[in-house]
Amino acid sequence: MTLNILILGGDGYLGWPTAMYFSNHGHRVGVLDNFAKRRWEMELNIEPLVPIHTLHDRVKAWHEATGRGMELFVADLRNYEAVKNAIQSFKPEAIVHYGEQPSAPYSMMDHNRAVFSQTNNIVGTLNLLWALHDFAPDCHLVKLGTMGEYGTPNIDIEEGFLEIEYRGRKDVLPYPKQAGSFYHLSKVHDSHNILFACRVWNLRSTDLNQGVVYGMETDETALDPRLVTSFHYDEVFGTALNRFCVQAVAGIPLTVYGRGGQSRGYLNIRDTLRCVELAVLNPPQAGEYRVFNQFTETFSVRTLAEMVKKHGEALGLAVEIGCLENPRVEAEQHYYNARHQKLTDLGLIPHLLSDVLLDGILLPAREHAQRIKKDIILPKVRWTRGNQATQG
Ligand code: USQ
Repeated sequence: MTLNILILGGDGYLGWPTAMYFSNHGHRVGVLDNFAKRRWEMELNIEPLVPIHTLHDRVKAWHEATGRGMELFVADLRNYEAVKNAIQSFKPEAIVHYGEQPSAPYSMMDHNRAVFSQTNNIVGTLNLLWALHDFAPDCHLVKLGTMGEYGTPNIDIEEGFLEIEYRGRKDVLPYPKQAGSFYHLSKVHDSHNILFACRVWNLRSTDLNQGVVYGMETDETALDPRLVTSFHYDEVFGTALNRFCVQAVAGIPLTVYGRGGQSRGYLNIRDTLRCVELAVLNPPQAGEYRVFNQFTETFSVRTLAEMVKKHGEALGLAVEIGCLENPRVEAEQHYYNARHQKLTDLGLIPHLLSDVLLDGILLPAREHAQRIKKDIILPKVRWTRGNQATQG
């Protein structure tokens, strides 16, 4: 089965590898982006570990490396006309939506960035829902949500919905959401809008509640140095494990926040691509909104730091685990048991962290050690009142 698949946020850390993956598997692929991430990088004076080429150049390099083409759309999802034009011209059968501001710290930095994160993400997705309603009602929307929508409740986390018995009556209801940042809340609001649109307009959607992604290499990025993806290790766009690996290489004590008992679901970048593929190839019925929890293993940040130390030392690096005052407001020791069965049932075979940590992140990070900017690593953005960073 070959499909027309449009990737929103196709210039990003996950969007670009996803576009190449689907193209390599024979699908017709379009990439859409407004290059916002590149502007935020300039605003904050940060850059990815490995310099990346422009999206236009990467699409060209992809064609040179594989003979396969991609269609490129420069569009801002907040502009309904632009969204409409892209959908009318590309005629997608599936849309993979990564096109949002993805950072919790960015959304907690100041008033402007909190408002931006929510309007950008929520309005963009709402425009998309209307464009599907108006022009592509059968198209399957695969939306990247986040495990952070659920927070850290003291009961098991289900995949999107919870069966509840209350005063003698039963129902299956959306799982309660207790997100930990204005960014994570933007995804909660998206989820509600998508659920509503599926119910009233008969649209079909899969909300992928993804955990923290790590790694930088996929089969496709390895084909040509011009095809690398954007890998961040700074305090705003870098995520826990990616940051720890770069810190180990740079000789900086690993930045475990607070007590380090914060548990989250994690997955390898290669598994992200496979999960999205499984969702696309197994679409829901018209009118169905379904949620898959997309991660493969659960770790506390302290356990992650210990794993990085062990593998780093095996490479001859001197790795220390630091202990920083937590810049966020979050539980540092808590119950965490989140289900993630639905993607396994569809055929996901995970890459496990202990098998890929060394070759998949530490070694590539070491190759680029001379590019690490040490001054963008320590956290400055605080969740508490009156204590915001002064950047920008
Ligand atoms: N943490 C540290 N040290 C660091 C960075 C983070 O201890 O240097 C801790 C954080 O306090 C948090 C945990 O590690 O408890 C995860 O933080 P993170 O920065 O890796 O991830 P998060 O802010 O939750 O966001 C990332 C992505 C986001 C995605 C989310 C999935 O940026 O787009 O939605 O992971 S999840 O965490 O499952 O919600």
